[in-house]
Amino acid sequence: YLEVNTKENRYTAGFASTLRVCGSDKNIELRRKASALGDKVVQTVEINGKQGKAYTIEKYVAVSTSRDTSKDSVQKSADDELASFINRGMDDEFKNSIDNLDKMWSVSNICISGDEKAQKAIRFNIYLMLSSVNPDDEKVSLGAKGLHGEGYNGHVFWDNEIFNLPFYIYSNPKAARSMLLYRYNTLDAARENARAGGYRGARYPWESADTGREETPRWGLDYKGNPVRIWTGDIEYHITSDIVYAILQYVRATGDMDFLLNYGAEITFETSRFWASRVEYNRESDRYEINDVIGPDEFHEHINNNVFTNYMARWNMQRGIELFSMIKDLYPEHYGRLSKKLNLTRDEVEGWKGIASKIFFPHQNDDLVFEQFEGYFNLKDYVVTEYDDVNNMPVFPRGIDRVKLNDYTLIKQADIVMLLYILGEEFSLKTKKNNFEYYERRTMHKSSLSPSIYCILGLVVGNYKKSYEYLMRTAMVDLDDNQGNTSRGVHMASTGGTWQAAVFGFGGVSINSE
Ligand code: IFM
Repeated sequence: YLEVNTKENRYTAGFASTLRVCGSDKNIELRRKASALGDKVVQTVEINGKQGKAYTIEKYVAVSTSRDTSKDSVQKSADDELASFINRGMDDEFKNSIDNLDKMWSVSNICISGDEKAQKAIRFNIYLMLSSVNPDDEKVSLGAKGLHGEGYNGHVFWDNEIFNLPFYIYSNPKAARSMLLYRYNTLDAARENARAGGYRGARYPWESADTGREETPRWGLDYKGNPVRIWTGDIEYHITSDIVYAILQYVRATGDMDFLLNYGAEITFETSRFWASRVEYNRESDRYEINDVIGPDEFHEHINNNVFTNYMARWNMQRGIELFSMIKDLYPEHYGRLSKKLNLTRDEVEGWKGIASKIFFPHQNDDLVFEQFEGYFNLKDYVVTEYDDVNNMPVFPRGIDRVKLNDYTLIKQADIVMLLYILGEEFSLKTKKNNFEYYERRTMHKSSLSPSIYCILGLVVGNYKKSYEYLMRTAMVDLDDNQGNTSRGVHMASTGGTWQAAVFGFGGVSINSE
């Protein structure tokens, strides 16, 4: 039995484990001993084996934590579970596991004919998603590295809502609901986070764990190993509206009004309130701006009026306004409860309307290409011309200084293209086509969140060849290790992106607003 405590929250986790040597020979086991070797606890069993004969050794492990039971009972609960596990036997457990997986596969399998590699890869990605969430736990969510590595310390990002949630919405809505309830259960921390920045309402943290507080480390290392300040926790605001987007996607697909009225609406109102306090009024131009941010493209920091951030902030407030009047008209009890709880008045919501109508967006050029943020078109322009031989991923053009990425037009990942995908109904085909062509040549895909989005938008604009390449880049991200860091954990967002590329992209499924 091994027991550990986590450093910060003092959770206790107990692991009860044993080995069993199977077979009818009673004297097969000679001796066994347990020892602690450094930070490893090891059980050794010595057996009296005969040459040429095969033996089966089973290892049973039961885990219990102080999240499930009181601290004092963790050991007993792990021991009891282990005893019942041994009693039922491995075959029984194995059968249960197969039955459960069969059930999950029966609603989530995707068959691709004529492309064995894509078929295997899509199943690998689905398997990671099937095995990484707990639909019965509303206090946790899916970390960026799933359960497969210690990268990002298990933290939850926007990856979860924008990339993975669609898979759960359509294959396991209970899991999707629990993941969104995790955001509801951390709403107080998001309120606190907004207050700490001098704002109102609720601002979700860029990196979140069990408490819902901002967990982004302030310092990291750049690609040369030099210390570098990490700004995402301070100024990558868009996650707040991404969560509202995910809530409304979930409700649209499931019709779960109970969730909307009891949880989703409160989040939508509090986040609308946040944006109304976060925008800055520019009197001279009579417009609202959102300055000093990082958009989805994290190569550019401290930028003003990122189209994605501003658009999603406006979208968040517009949904808040709509929801307020819908609940007022149709659900008077909820209206009374929510307006009292949040002290939310019609006047405040009218204020959101005024702001939403004057949110500023940098200009679109004559070809309808959006300037990703103010001043982007004046940066030193580079385009990608080379791809590496091993993974077919973009190579930085010659002359680029990687510590000065703020100075160039090269971007890390889908940003405008992301917006054109998630709010596709709001943009013309010509806008999508021209922006895809412009930004595709300037995107380094240094985040695994990027290829799937280019795959889907590529299909929309008719670039099928590129889309297939992007599909394989996202589907193979961990199988080929094409980001070079799978040892830190798998790329969960890319698993969800792969699913979306298959279903909403190549599968052609779309849901309109009717
Ligand atoms: O959320 C992402 C971000 O968009 C790019 N860097 C990695 C994060 C976690 O996957």
